[in-house]
Amino acid sequence: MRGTAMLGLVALAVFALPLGAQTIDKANIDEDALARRVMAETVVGVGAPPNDLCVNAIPIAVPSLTAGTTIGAGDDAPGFCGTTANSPSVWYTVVGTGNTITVTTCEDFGGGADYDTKASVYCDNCGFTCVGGNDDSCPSSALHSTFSFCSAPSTTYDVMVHGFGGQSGNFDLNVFDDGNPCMPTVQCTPIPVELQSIGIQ
Ligand SMILES: [Ca+2]
Repeated sequence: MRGTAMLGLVALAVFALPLGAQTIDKANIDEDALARRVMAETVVGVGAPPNDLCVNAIPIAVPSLTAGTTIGAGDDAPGFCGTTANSPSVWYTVVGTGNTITVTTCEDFGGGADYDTKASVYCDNCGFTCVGGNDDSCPSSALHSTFSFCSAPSTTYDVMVHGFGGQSGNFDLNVFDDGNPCMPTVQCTPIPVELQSIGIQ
């Protein structure tokens, strides 16, 4: 509910500011041009984020803090991975360090979100082999998400930020490692291209 309320406020601000800031001469309005402009802004406003699909995942560093959104994204629906996946989602990649990596939208751990998030991690460059994921596991921001895993050095992991119950919204994804080598690391065996093409995961 909190995320929905915040989105409502954002929407009000977006639409209220231009109207309040402009003086419109009603006699000179080109209604067709105005309609085209409204349509264009609407399309841009609801357009999918660039990292909507796993194949377009954005590489991010460890550590890093990344602002993102799932608004306008589709549902990749790669299946259960620590939690169900049935909401708009966006993708990032991180490279393992040999330490325990945490991906989080928890305020307690430096992240944040204005909606009920989930986070899941996969192997195999969009082969969707599950490492794990989380719905709610934050000490104070109860609906936000944090997941940690023992990463293998130089191995690429796919990080999906998604949501609960179809929700979407804005988030800050914090990624960091604990600085301590861990075992056993999560190994990701690349799926041969010829097998990916026939849907073997
Ligand atoms: Ca959640």
